[in-house]
Amino acid sequence: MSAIRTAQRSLLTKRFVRSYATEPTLKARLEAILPEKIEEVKQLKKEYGKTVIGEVLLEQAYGGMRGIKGLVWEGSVLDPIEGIRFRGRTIPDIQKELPKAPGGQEPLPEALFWLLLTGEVPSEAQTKAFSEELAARSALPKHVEELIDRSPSHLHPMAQFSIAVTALESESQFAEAYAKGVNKKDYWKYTYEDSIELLAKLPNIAARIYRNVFKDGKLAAVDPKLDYGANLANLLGYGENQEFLELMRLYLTIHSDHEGGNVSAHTTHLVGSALSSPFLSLAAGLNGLAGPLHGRANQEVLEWLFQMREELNEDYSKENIEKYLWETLNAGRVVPGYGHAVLRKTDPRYTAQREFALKHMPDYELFKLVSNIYEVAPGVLTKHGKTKNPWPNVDSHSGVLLQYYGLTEQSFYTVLFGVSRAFGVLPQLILDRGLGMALERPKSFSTEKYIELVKNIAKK
Ligand code: CMX
Repeated sequence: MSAIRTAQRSLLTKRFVRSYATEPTLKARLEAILPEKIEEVKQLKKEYGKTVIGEVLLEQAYGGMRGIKGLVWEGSVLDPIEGIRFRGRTIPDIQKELPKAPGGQEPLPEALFWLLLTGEVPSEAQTKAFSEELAARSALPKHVEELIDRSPSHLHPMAQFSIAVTALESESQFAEAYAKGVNKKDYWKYTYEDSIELLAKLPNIAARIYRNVFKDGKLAAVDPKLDYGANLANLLGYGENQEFLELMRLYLTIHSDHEGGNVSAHTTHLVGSALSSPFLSLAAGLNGLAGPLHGRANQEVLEWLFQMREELNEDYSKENIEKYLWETLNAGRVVPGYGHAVLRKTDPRYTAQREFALKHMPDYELFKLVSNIYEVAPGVLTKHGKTKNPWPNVDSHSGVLLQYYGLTEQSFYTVLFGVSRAFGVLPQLILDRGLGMALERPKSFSTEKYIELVKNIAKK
């Protein structure tokens, strides 16, 4: 990275510090609270480091490690019944407590980022300053723009997204500092700078992909006075619609974090534990999010709904829906948007989106279909008897809201999920470096070795 660019960036940061001098910036707050957190973890390890916190069954080793406690994730904890809590707060709590845009009702995702990183709710002025900083750092390097522009339109938007994020590695302050041999204690500062830089650039990346693949390739400019969700909506080409702006704010907030074990969060953390930069780490997480059992389920839901609509000839009676659900299951397919590895009740992220729909689009035909499925699918899945959770997850609802506002290209939907997921996984990456978390390296055995192990245990 050039010396000029570093000087420009430091000037920029100083300007923000000066204009909001009365209240500490996000970085200053983190710097202030980090020593206490480091001490807390140190004491915890010292006093309880040898406490047994769980047991592992052989079936868990073959079953995707469900339920094994072995990760640390500060931003959120997922309860199977109640759903997600962000730093102890439910979705309705954050809808109430986090700062909003003037005249808006949904929380600002940049305020959630602050909360996830520090455990504190920022003031309106702090949120505004952070929004402005993100807008000011949003420009893409030329080579990243060119890479996106050169991608063929049949390359899935998630693949383009991952390529572009990887290519931002050229901007990594962490990689540069590491190469120079910076002190470990300062890793978090460079990880912080990279993470903010990355977060700031995601709307330009996502919208550039969208405008290239589905529209005329022309892109609006980021408005330094607008919040993150509003800028994203604007860049995508839906900035005129105030309801869509609100949807973006809600969407980015609720898709952000879902504790540490899900594929995208775990992958970002795992790759980061090798001291790969936030750019390389998030790109790895995005590749996981692109899988149909994870984030891509929101695309699958739409394709499945459209097929259902066609087959049912718009007669959404319960009998017809039930028949269609059985056809899906009997074909050996999963019902997309239903089930979850941890949740055992309706996902509160589904509920938040349902409430948004009830408020803004109660008579929308696709929303009615989704609602009718909600009444039938849990019963059918329970009767089918395989899934441990017959209730809908977040992906079951998100696409329908986007369809309503005209963003109808469902192969793009996981990119929006990915932008939001950055709000959850980047704070943890910064904390990982701040707390000096270890390289992740669990033990694996071959089946042969497991046989030997269980036989030996059985003998005792
Ligand atoms: N439809 C049909 N069968 C389902 C099912 C569904 N929606 N959900 C789970 N099952 C089946 C599983 O495929 C599995 O079958 P096998 O025993 O034949 O392998 C069985 O039920 C047990 O699975 P589980 O323990 O209940 O669920 P998992 O933890 O293994 O998987 C998940 C969780 C989400 C991958 C799964 O429920 C699923 O495939 N759902 C549909 C895809 C989806 O909506 N994914 C999005 C999840 C949210 C996100 O990450 O974005």
